[in-house]
Amino acid sequence: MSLLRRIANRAAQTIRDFRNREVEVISHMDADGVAAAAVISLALDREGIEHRVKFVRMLYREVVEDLEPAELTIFTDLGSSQLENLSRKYSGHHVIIADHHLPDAGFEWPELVHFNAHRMGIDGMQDISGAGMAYFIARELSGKNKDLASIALVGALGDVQNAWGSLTGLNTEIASDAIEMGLVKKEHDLLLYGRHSRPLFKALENFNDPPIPGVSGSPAGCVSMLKQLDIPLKSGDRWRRLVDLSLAEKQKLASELIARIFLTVPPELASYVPRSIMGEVYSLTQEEDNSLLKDAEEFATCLNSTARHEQPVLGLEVAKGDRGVYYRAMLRLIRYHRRQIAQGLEFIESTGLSEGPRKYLQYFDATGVIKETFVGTLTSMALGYQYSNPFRPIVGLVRSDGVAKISARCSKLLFLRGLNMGLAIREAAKKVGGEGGGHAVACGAQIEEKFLPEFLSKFEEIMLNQLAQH
Ligand SMILES: [Mn+2]
Repeated sequence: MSLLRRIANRAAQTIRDFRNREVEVISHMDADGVAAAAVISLALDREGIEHRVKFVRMLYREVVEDLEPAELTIFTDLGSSQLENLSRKYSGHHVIIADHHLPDAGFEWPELVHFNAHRMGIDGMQDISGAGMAYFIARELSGKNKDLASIALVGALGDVQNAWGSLTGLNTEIASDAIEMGLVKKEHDLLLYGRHSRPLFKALENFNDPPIPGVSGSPAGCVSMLKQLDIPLKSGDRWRRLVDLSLAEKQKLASELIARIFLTVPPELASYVPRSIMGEVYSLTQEEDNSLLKDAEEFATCLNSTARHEQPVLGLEVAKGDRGVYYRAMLRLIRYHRRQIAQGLEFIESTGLSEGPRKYLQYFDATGVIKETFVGTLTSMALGYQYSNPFRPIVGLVRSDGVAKISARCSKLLFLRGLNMGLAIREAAKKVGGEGGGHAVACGAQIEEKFLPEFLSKFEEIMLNQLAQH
């Protein structure tokens, strides 16, 4: 039995041992964390094990202070990188950690089952998500949990583990499980958001990484391009969606988009353009045809919105299968989410973006305008916005009580060229005594407000160095 299965098996056995005891699941408040909690919670339900589920953003010292160890606590999609903080309260208690973040070594205790990808020589950044780790435990618990692979896949996409255009490592095993169970269909397609849920011209209008001249942000431009390409907008009185197009139509559309992007993309990024337009996509076969949950990546975005607005329980219940009251509440939240984005963008438009000392980084300060939990979403949207430079990294921040919460985003093209903002932000935050990390194209940090100028300068410098080395 592989090391992975051996430790997953030990976790499963621990869960069985605590069948009639107090069990609590604590998960990360993001898309992957919500998916991870759904996987483990369904597995526990199926064993008839009662449990509570709780979400936290980070296991900062003060957060751990407020937690009360249950007889068995299962941490999913977090825990490994804050073992020192956790050990203060949890050492001596029974704990399972199912995580894919870099572990904080040297703070383990005998009652801990530490199921972490990196500890088994697996690249947790890329090859497996928190939901995937939870899935391997669920699968050891019972063979019938193999159908949870589709939720684990949603978690991986929520953590942008397909950023190179396809899934790798253990994520491919999870995808195979889901496909084998008939729950997921994998295709090579245009990477438009809303393949199943939006009219094609709408999906095109919203595509902005990289921006497509005459298409991104231009409904009229989209309509006239589709006319030129002889791709009908409607079939009968229904708007056609990307999934309604024939292969020939898709090929025509893809070459046109790529040709247009070449017009504005900096030459050093040009070779990465095709991979940012076409790639692997996954559909969930059991979902309604035009639902926001039909495309696995859109499903992940829904979970992400619930976490961003601190309503992860909505995402949890939807991921566990609810299509009633929680699902409707989630749809309402997503509408609210879209309005918030529009207001945030108006604010950025009115104040404009500032630049880092080397004129590479662009940033905005939305203190007093948006909630700090929303700064990441707004930063993502601002990246593709007409007043920003889409080919340079962008930072959004909110200050409160002397602390600055920072989010950073960059185009997938920069990542494909060698930029890893997650590593850069971690180093820059550390330099000024703060904490940071995340993905190559989407990450965040928390630092003391007074160190902001120093942080921005350091962050910019590290990113420019990364690019210079490629
Ligand atoms: Mn994760």
